Amino acid sequence: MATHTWEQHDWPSSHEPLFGMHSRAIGLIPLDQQRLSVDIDRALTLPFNRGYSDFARGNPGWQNCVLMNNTGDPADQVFGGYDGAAMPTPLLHELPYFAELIRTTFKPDFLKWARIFLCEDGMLIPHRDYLDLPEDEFTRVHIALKLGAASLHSEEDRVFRMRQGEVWFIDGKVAHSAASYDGEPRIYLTCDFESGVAFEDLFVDPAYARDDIEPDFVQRPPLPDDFDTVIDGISALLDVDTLSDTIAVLSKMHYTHEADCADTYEWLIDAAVRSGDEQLITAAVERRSFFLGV
Ligand code: YCP
Ligand code: CO
Repeated sequence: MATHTWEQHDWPSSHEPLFGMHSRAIGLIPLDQQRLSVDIDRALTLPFNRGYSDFARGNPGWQNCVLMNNTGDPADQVFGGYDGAAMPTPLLHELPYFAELIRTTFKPDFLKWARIFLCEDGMLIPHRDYLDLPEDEFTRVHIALKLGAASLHSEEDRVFRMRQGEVWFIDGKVAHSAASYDGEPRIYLTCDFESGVAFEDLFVDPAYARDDIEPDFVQRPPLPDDFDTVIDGISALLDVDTLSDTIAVLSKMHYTHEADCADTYEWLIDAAVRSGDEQLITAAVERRSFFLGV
């Protein structure tokens, strides 16, 4: 059977790896659990937008809610750069503790967007950020607020968990993904800053900045020996109408087995090539190009 060679990609990160990853914990902040839980309950009643639902799989999977942007209108949900200060949306006023966390954690100087990233019973499939934008880099930072043992992240061939209160820089130029399948909503406060600012300079209190937090890596077993047969099976099932479902199934593989999250699209293309169906091959290659830019 003709087999496609899985490509390994060398992504153009501006950050030297730390603990084996381009993404990293850059800080740790104290949280008032009582006030946090009040705001989380409130946040879950707010309208989340489905602006990036192409990237989401699940029920509902991944959604976001805009707390600060260039206009102060939460309906302006297409992420991008702009000049000037970030404006709070009315949704931020509903969440006084979240507002305080943003104000007391980060200097306002470089902040462009503040959003809630919610992941529930689903995932953000492997992708690279900023492919749809004229700017090719921002500094995306998550404050992990509510997460369970099943709230996972991946960067290339690493899978890790964030811990509550950790502040994480996510290197969007490198292939990455997130998942949460424990039935609980996973909630992060996500702030985007202009790029090029040293991580420690983002913080109001220099004591919040850290570079010594070892990630909580998830160890996984190797792919099954008969993985080639799995690709054959996927190939037999592949259909343009269910391509997104297949991507979701393949995306989940790297959370439970040693693999690179970007391999998802290599397996998809391999399965399409094995089907011999030109329409499927084209569609699979288009998906990789859309999500990874290669
Ligand atoms: C963003 N990019 O940059 C989105 C988030 C994945 C794709 C979800 O806002
Ligand atoms: Co991303």
